[in-house]
Amino acid sequence: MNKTLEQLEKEFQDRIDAGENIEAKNWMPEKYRKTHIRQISQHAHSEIVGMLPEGNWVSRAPSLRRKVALLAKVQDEAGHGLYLYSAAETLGISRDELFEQLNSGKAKYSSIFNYPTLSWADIGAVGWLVDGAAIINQVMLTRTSYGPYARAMVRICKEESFHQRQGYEITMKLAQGTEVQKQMAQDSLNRWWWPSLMMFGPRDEESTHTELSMKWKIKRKSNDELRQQFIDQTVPQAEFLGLTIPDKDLKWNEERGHYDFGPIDWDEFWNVVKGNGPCNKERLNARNKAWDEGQWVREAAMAHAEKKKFKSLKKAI
Ligand code: BYC
Repeated sequence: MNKTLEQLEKEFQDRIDAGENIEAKNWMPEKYRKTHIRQISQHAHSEIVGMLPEGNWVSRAPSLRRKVALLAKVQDEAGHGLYLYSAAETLGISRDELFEQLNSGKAKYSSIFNYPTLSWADIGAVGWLVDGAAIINQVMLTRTSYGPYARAMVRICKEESFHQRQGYEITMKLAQGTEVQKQMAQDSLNRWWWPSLMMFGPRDEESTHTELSMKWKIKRKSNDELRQQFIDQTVPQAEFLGLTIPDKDLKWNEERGHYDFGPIDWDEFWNVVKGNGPCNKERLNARNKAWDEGQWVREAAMAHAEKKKFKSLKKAI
């Protein structure tokens, strides 16, 4: 006998509540599928667009060692994007559709990548703060309920942890350097601190997707919980470096067991999300240029695959 939608939904929720993973071929509510396509593709786009502010510094890194590490990091981000696009494809959307959504500006990607990297110290700040924030969010996602996404996150987190250390080490060297170098590190922290806090998304009361995503264990912690975790973890790191977090209201709260912090400029966040940040247009132009210039590579790869298929068919006859 065919199951009713209600029965299917109940069985699905029971599996989630029991901590089981949902796999691509399992039945799932349409909204669960759509939510995952949205989140995984936004995540993949963030990895790909995230290569731009750092790629900008590969040729200007101050030593061969720094250049090699940065190049490896940027390549890792490309790999993360590819695992994530593959995970999104298991939900029935094609790679071409995903790229069309990014290139046309329909899709979102993380607000943080719409800020410019103005100095070498910014590469330190991106690794330390942006990758640091990304890991906090992504460690949670290794236990997300959709199997292909959770598994992709395990490897991504291992690599992100190397990225965070690479950034912290750059910042540490500057912080322990000359007065001018220390000022460069402080200036980067001043510019990247608040946008890094915004990466976790809007306040819980304004987060439209959290409730359902928690029910389906896509998210296991809310935006505000993760943001607080990031602040609590990062403040002692800044103190160790002798740098000052640009927040006059930042203060340890003994009772709460957390740092209190000042108000986030949510107007700035929504402005950036809506496409009006300092680099939104530049980022989209760069992606569209890369897409157009890569046309011949895609055509050559397709022609090669066709040729290989034809050869193996001929052998089989
Ligand atoms: N930027 O209901 P909410 C990285 C949107 S790091 C832009 O709370 P959700 C990397 C949100 O999409 C970053 N938009 O949403 C590091 C929604 O709009 P739509 C990538 C944002 O999904 C270094 C609306 O605001 N990480 O990869 O429950 C180098 C309401 O929000 C942002 C991920 O993507 C934002 N910051 O929670 C290179 C992690 N925040 O879709 C690369 C996976 C929110 O309704 N994603 N919005 O139009 C997540 O964990 C969740 O999607 C979020 C947001 C926590 C980000």
